[in-house]
Amino acid sequence: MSDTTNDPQDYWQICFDGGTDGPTGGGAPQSDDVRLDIVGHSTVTWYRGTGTGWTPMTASPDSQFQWKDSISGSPTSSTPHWILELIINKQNVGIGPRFGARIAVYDASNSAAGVLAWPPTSRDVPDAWGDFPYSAEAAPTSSPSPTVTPTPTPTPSPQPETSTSNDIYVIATIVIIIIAVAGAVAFLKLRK
Ligand SMILES: [Ca+2]
Ligand SMILES: [Ca+2]
Repeated sequence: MSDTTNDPQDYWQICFDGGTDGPTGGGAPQSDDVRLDIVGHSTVTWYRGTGTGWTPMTASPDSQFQWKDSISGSPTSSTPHWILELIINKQNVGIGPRFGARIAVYDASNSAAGVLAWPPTSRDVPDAWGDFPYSAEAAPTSSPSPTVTPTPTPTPSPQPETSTSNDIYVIATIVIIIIAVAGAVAFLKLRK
């Protein structure tokens, strides 16, 4: 998806399967699950699971939550498109180091494309959301094989300029790529 239009019905949506010891799944949103909707590039609504559905929260569960979206080019596409950057304190939201989530985008100028989501599953079924693993270890490095001629270090792919090792980047078109895993604070960068 490459959304280049500012529509009141555009939206970003992220569902988190909360649980301080990891995702708890379930066939419907539970009280430790939260959902974030950003509609029309202006209106933020947080929801909490009720056991059967979602109910809006009166205030953000995360006092440190920040977000910004804008139309711009990015390292993976020079065509200006919507990019969302947000910072979420996972502890404030009740998300454990390892968690489940589903990320969806909708372009009201391209309703034929429908809602694009990763995973392409129901918003309302935590069991079907994606797993975001966590490791406190350093990123693994491959061991050289004695039978293989060492290859040159590959040219690094362009990285968002705000990348740090403590951030989570999620690039959402249709494919989601986790570049790093966060500790207490998850930083998500989405594009559509
Ligand atoms: Ca749009
Ligand atoms: Ca849960």
